[in-house]
Amino acid sequence: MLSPQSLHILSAATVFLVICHAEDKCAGTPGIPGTPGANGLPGRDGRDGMKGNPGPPGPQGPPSGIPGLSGRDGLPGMQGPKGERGDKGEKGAPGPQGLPASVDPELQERLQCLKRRITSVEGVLTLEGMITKVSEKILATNGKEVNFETTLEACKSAGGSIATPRNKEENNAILDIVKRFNRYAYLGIKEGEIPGEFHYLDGTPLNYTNWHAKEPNGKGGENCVEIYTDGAWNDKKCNQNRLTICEF
Ligand SMILES: [Ca+2]
Repeated sequence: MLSPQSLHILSAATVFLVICHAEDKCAGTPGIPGTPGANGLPGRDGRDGMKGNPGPPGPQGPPSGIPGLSGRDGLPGMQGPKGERGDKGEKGAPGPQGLPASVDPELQERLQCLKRRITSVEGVLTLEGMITKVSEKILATNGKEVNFETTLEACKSAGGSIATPRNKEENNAILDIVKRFNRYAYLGIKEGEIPGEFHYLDGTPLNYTNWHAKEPNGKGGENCVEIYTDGAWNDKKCNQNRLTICEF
């Protein structure tokens, strides 16, 4: 049996014989080819190549069994807009019962203090001639002379009513003001349906009168009453200008 090396030699000789036969002349007998050399030693490593592009991200890994720690709280946000008014709540339970005013020492002390202050103020106003005190009434004037209806309105708007003497003491108090201004003033008295019959403005009959001699003499034509500078009364038409005197 032929070895691979022998086959090489035989094939080369065949080629030689064919060539010689074709050209018909030969330069000599060729030598036998040598045997192939043994493989050489591996070469040295080449230089490092250029850095490649980053590869695509890998697939998401499986979820971990333990959740991570919570993050820190963020900064507080801005205050929101005011909400709508809510429904009214139910009435609360009544508070503890207090003392009656008559036996409450603190309340009594405050009342006494108020009384002292009011008395002081009244004293100052009286001293200045702004008011005239009589019994439970205070009389005052604004110094203006107007008709009866306007006098009623002026006193009402001030929180009082037209001066109405119910007794001699009150009549004298009104007289003090009339004398000081030297002007007549209307009183809170009017004539009723029956001529010559006068009554208070609430319709009740007079319980005190101080008519001047021969008065009232209007006989239904003088429905109002004025007070003279001597304190006597006279029935008079209501459209005259008289000093405004009110009582409070
Ligand atoms: Ca008269």
